[in-house]
Amino acid sequence: MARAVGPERRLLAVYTGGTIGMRSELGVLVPGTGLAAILRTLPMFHDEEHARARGLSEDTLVLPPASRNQRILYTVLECQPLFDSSDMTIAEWVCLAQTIKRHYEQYHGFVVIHGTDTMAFAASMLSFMLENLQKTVILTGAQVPIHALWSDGRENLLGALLMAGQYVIPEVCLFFQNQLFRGNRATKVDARRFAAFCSPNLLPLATVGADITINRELVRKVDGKAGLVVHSSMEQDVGLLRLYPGIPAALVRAFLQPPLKGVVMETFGSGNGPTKPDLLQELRVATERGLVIVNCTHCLQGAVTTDYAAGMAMAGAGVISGFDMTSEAALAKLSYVLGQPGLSLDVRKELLTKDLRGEMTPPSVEERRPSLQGNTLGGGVSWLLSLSGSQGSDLGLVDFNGQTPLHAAARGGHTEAVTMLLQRGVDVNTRDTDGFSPLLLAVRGRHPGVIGLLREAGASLSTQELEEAGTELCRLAYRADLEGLQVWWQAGADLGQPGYDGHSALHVAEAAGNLAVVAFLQSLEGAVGAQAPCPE
Ligand code: ASN
Repeated sequence: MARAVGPERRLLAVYTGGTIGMRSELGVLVPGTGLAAILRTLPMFHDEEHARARGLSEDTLVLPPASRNQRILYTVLECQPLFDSSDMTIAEWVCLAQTIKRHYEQYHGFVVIHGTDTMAFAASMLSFMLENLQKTVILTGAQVPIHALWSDGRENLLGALLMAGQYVIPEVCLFFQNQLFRGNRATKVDARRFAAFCSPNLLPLATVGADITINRELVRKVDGKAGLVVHSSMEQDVGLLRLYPGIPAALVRAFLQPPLKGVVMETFGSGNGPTKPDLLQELRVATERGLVIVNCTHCLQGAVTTDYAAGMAMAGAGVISGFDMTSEAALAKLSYVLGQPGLSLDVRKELLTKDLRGEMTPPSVEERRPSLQGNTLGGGVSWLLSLSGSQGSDLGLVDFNGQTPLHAAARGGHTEAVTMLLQRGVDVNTRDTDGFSPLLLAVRGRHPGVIGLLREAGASLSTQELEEAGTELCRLAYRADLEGLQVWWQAGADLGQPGYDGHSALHVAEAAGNLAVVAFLQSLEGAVGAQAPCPE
């Protein structure tokens, strides 16, 4: 992200239709031609005097000066025909991407004037089609035609032109009501209010008020050497299915039939769906046939998880997590990934779990950290150990959950504290009131160093802990969480232990196309079903 330099910045404004340029015909709004002519009459969009003095050609407009040393010139390219964006399809968006590619070298940035109804789909599609983008692309439009007395179109278009002209934000963005969103994170949330869009799971890239605030750390970094690639071979046989309570399995079956190749399935809450066996069977049959299904929550905010059995059931049926993607982004990503020639189904599934264009937030290491309570207790261990003359009996003290200092040190990953406690002879297999051992807490906190120390001291997971690990292992396999699986293995868990529905982590990883996890689990073949060797 950089402030654009140079006395003249040239933009291409591609006008595709939408309310911004609409006129009323027999009482209904229809796309209207001649947007450039309207803009030419509005002083905020065209400085006629400067254009004449500068000898600019007829098709080029120039904004009044936004800063002392810089002018923004722009050419309006009106598409034929113009669309209410409800009529836009992948084919039109491919044309749009190709138009940008054709004019890429001539202009510093691009503004796409588009209807709002499908603008979030358009922005998502373009974000996947345009790889290695080094220039700013901003979609905008309006809720009310630009020539109306009270219209949001003027602010939106002017804001988009200023942002694209003054900054290099190498992404496909969407500008509406003073906010610049990453395009594939935005969604339309209001049919009438001027604040029609929001970006529920990512802060705006920029906010415009008296000052412009750019969230620099959010703006994607570019590989300066790579050239723009346009991916035109987008798969068109993709669909969107919203689950509702009691949805019949037969209806789902009918929807999932060929030629459909990919489906975004909108589920409840954090990715949950009905666990009726006939419905799950339909999903499983479809995914085993090669249909790719991506799970997105119908909630505006939040992400798909496997916290519930009803979410695990989706994973068990081979449905891939879309984490916090909007349905628009997921559909575009599916179309892109399935449209790429020559990839195996497994590679396509793997690509879908990765963040390709900033469209999703895969679970981070941060989210897996132990709770604040754990840290506080970790501090308590240090305090306890700092007491001069601490006796073994003090070190066996328990808190209200029946947890000892060893539990706290293990959970917090404090290897030195664990070493000292073990040297002082505390019980390595002590259990809290829930039956949890320090070893289990070290696994949950992902502390291989502590796990190694505890295992050397003779710690082992209890039968109950081992049995209950199955569902957790499936969850980790689904999330392609290799590190999580490795610590369970190190702690001596049987990685072949089935989850609550009888499926093993290997089965789940295969269904989700998580190749690295499959390879890891297969490397343990022969060992899966057995445990990691206990250190001498
Ligand atoms: N139906 C219009 C469109 O999407 C809505 C708008 O632009 N506000 O083209």
